[in-house]
Amino acid sequence: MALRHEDISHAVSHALRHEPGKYGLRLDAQGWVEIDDLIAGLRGKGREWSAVDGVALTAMMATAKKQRFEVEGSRIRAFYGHSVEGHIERPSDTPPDRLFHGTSSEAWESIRIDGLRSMTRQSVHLSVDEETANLVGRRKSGAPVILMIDAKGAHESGIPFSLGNENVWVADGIPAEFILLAKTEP
Ligand code: HQG
Repeated sequence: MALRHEDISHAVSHALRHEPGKYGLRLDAQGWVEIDDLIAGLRGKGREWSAVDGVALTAMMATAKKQRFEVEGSRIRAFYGHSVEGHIERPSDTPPDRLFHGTSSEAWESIRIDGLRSMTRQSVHLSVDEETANLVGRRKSGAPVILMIDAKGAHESGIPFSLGNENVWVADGIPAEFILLAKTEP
């Protein structure tokens, strides 16, 4: 069966965010790998992966609804989402005054006390608008809770932020005091 763009995206996310070693890869300090090495790693996944090439990667990225991967010359990296050991270095940047986070009501019960924690990933992921946060939250719940975050205040208190893609910012943990509003989306 032919590989779908989703299959390729899923495997590339796995390789560049979570388990590069399984693909014979090592991320550099900023998360980059050589595209040729990534292709070699993907081809090792099995027979249906043997024809994966740069054209297939480009087509996957061009058709994706989310910009997950960044290409620069011969290298590629994930914009966000990492769980690999060792912190991926990203330039720290000034976020917009307000950012959003979509989650489940169950998680919100803990978040309202502990704040936003990075959980299994290296960073907390925040959305630039409510619509994006809603889509993120809907991965977890049919009635997500959308949090409005005082990103300006959190940044001014010394919490580092960096840009993931045009819709996503990543940050270290966000204490509960910077959560301004929580509303449940039906
Ligand atoms: C929750 C996708 C309990 C947090 C998305 C979230 C995003 C807490 C879950 C990107 C907590 C972690 C990341 C606390 C946070 N107690 N639960 N103190 N603090 N949580 O999947 O932000 O499609 O690791 O609310 O679109 O949902 O993969 O993070 O529900 O941009 O490209 O712990 O992944 O992008 O879940 O999603 P995740 P996320 P891709």
